[in-house]
Amino acid sequence: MMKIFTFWRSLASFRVRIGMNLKGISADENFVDIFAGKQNEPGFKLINPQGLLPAIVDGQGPPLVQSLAILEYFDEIHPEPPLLPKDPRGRARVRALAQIAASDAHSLFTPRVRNYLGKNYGVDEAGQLNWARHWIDLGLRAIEDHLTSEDETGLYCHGDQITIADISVASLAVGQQLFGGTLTAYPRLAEIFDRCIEHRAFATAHPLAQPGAPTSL
Ligand SMILES: N[C@@H](CCC(=O)N[C@@H](CS)C(=O)NCC(=O)O)C(=O)O
Repeated sequence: MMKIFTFWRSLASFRVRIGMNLKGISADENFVDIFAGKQNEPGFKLINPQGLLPAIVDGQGPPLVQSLAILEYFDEIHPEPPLLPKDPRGRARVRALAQIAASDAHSLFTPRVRNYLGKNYGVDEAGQLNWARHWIDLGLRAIEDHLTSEDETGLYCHGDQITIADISVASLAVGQQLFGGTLTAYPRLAEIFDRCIEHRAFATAHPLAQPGAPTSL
């Protein structure tokens, strides 16, 4: 049985859970508390030397890491429903939207970045929250501008099918909510996010629907 190393609050794990739900892939869940620093323990570093969630262990080779790489792997081994469009230009657009959210924005406010600011630059919790909100807002703004100005946007980020872009954008939108923000400044993105989150694959993968999560924000 495939194993996923995950944690309720991990947005990167949320992305992978959505992909698994869409593809009908199941895995045993192993929880790694990233607030308690468990990701930095030697045992987990043997699985992911970066000390980051998620990781997938399926016994076929080295563990799989990096949510976008894992999602594309799932898409290749379980092609239905496809998570990328067929045309190269469309694929590039979808991957770009996904990377704005999952790489450029998300990477700047993970616990290790916030902890580093606190420890080495004396940034208090309020400052760390502002920091996170700043990078989330910049990511959401850029995505909203793409979505509103490009004809490829449909019911979802790219046409009328769910893609890796929707999965990544949903994770950033949930990040915004977890950090106390709203999506009102990003109406097109909010409309697409609402459509996604109504989908069972997204709803059941939501951080607050996971074991160990608080019952409300
Ligand atoms: N680019 C990576 C990001 C992985 C990542 O930053 N994971 C976070 C949780 S969402 C983590 O494990 N953080 C631990 C830490 O910051 O110490 C991906 O998409 O998989």
